[in-house]
Parts: sequence; structure tokens; C-alpha cells
Amino acid sequence: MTNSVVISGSGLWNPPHSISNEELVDAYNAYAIKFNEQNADEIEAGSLVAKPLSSAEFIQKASGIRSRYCYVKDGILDINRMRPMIAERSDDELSDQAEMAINAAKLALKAANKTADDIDVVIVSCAYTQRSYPALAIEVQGALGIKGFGFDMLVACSAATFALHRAYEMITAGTAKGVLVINPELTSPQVNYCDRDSHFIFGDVATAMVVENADTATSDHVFEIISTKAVTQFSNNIRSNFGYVSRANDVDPYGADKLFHQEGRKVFKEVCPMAVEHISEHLTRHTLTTADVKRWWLHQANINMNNLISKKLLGREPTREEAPIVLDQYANTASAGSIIAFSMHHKDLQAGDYGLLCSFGAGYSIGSLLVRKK
Ligand code: CO8
Repeated sequence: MTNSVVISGSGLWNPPHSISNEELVDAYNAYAIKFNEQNADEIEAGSLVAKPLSSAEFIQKASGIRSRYCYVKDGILDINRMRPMIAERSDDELSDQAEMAINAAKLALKAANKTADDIDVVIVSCAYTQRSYPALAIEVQGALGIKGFGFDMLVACSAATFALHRAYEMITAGTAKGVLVINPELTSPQVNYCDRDSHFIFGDVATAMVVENADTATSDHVFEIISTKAVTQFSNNIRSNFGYVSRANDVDPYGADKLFHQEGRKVFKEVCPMAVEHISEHLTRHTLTTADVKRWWLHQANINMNNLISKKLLGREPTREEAPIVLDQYANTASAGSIIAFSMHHKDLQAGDYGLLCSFGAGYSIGSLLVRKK
């Protein structure tokens, strides 16, 4: 009997649609031009600010994003709508996020050689849940036929890593034998597609991981969790005020401040040094140096942030093999970014190789896991 806790499988589910920068910018610019024409008098009088135009080249250069997946494409590029058109489902149907979660969970279970009987905890952890209760995790648990319990967690960008921390602790404490951590990131309903500065940032995706005791793991790619580390520090620089109290506030529940908004430059400047310090401290705990880490599965918000953080840590530019980037295809997928990077880039690691998963963003929140290939 060993006490080690492992990640024994991961799943990555891509939504069926995608939107390129060019498609998105064409739609936004057509919307902005129409808005400016319709409001020419107010803009001229200075009572309204003209909508600036967006550019596909800017987006790629400033963020590394070329494209993003979307759960439903209809409506997003319609300049009279500028949001996805997702049909409401009845209470008897599987909810959208539960469906996304189940798609990723099945892939993770398969990769881990596990069935529902091997799992006794389901954590659905992401930036938003489409309802407050019953928990999505319990819906997923029921649909997959898992006994035990489930709960939802919201920690924005760090929802996935923080949920993996909880899974690690439950396995370590012996209160669970197998934990399914799932991140159905349905971000598109919260994106302000009318805002030039943020319309390009997010994409939809679902990821999942199986966490269990090393003794029960039988899959080909097993990663021991050596340790976890988390830190949070309050900041208003990334914020969404959407919530159930709006009904009592007598305000527009879908106003611009109720959607994702940020001070992108400030976030960049403040979060990068925090992430570097966090990761350095985590490695120092084990008397490891950055040279000992073979793979960096970093949060995927912005390619320039990742390059800066990697450069500060390594003292040089990282290779794409060392610090994979998935932003070009996926954009920022909130908490799922580092899990996508892991899912796509872990099979080549050899026994004994160290890797580090790290999220950073809204909250602010930073979460990391140091892992070693078994
Ligand atoms: N097209 C053309 N020009 C543009 C555009 C655009 N789309 N946007 C801005 N510009 C212009 C600006 O107006 C500015 O012009 P000027 O110099 O004349 O003033 C110029 O380009 C430069 O603007 P910025 O300084 O803002 O550009 P940056 O280089 O800083 O890039 C970024 C902007 C990409 C937003 C960058 O600041 C960034 O990525 N910052 C960090 C963001 C970050 O990590 N945020 C965390 C996100 S939160 C998260 O990950 C999870 C939250 C929960 C999920 C939410 C789901 C909806």
C-alpha cells in the first residue's frame, strides 16, 4: 500500500463549431459600423463614444489566439444579436453544461481504464455554472451511474487546479477512492461580443481528469501528484457582476458590467510576477529547480504572458515542447487551459520526469500541481 495519489487519465472534448479571428472581427466591425452610423449624432455631440474597430492581426499578436471553439455558433456572428442562441432545455433533459461535462468525463474514464464503479466523487469545477442547484456534478453523477457524492466549485481561472487539489486531499485522507474532476467551460454566453477589447478572448471546451490512489491505477500514463500549492489575492481587475441579486437591484441583469470585463494590461502586469513567485516557491519546497521540470502546462490566457513567465523562470525562451501553447486553436478557456495543454502533451514524458500544471487569473487566483510520471 503506497500513499501516493495519481492522475491516471484525462479527457478533452471539443465543441462542434469554431470561429476564426477573421469571422469574429468581420462580424464585430459590421456591428460597430452600424452602431456608429445609428448613433452618429450622439457621438458627434460627445454624449456617446464611437465603437472602435477590431483587427484579426492585433488579436493574434496581442494574445496568440487564431480561433476558438463554440458550443453553439448561431447568433454570435449575427450583428443584430451578438450572443449565442442556445435553446432552453426542459428540466427533464440533460443540461448543456452537464452534457459537455459527460463528454469529457467519458474520455477521461476511458483513458484511466475506469468505469463508474471506480469513482465515488464527482467535482464539476469551472468559471460559471448555468444554474445554482441542483449541482451540475450531481446531474453528471446520476447520468453516469456513479455512487457517492458530487458538488460544484467556482474559482474562475483556477477552478480546475483548485478542484484537483480537493481531489488530491480526499484521496490522501482516504475519504474517496476515485475522483472525477470535470471542467465544462461554457464561456460564450458571458462574452461581450460587442466589446472590441474582449470579444476575442474566450472559447468553449470541456476537460476532465481521474484522480485515484497509485495502487488502483492501471492506465499507461500515470502521473503522481507530488504536491499542490494555491494562493488568492482579491482584485477587481477581472470581474463579472452577473448574479441572482440583480433581480432585486432593479438593474439590467445583462448590462456590460454583468459580463466578463477586465483591465487587461493591469492583469498582465500584476499576475505574471505573482505566477513566477508562486511557481518558484513551489519548486523550492522540493529543492527542485526549473531545470528539473520537463514540461510546463501553464494557464492559457495570453501567449505573451506565458512566454514572459517561462522566460523569467527558465532564464531563456522556452521551447514549445517544454511549455506548450494551445491558445491558437482554443483561445482562453478559463480554467480548462492548462488541462488542455496536459491532455495534448503528456504521453511523451518518461518515468521520473517532472511536470508542473499551473493556473493564474481572476480572483486573483493561482493554483499549481507538481507531478512526476510513474
Ligand atoms: N483590435 C484592434 N486593436 C485593439 C483591440 C482589438 N481587438 N483591442 C485593443 N486594441 C488596441 C487598444 O485600444 C490599444 O490602442 P492604443 O495603444 O492606441 O491605446 C492597443 O490595441 C493596445 O491595447 P492593450 O494595451 O489593451 O493591448 P495588450 O497588448 O495589453 O493586449 C490583452 C490586450 C490581450 C487583453 C492583454 O492585455 C491580456 O491578455 N492581458 C491579460 C488578460 C488575462 O489574463 N486575463 C485573464 C482573463 S480571466 C480568465 O482567464 C478566466 C476568467 C473567467 C472566465 C470568463 C469567461 C467569459
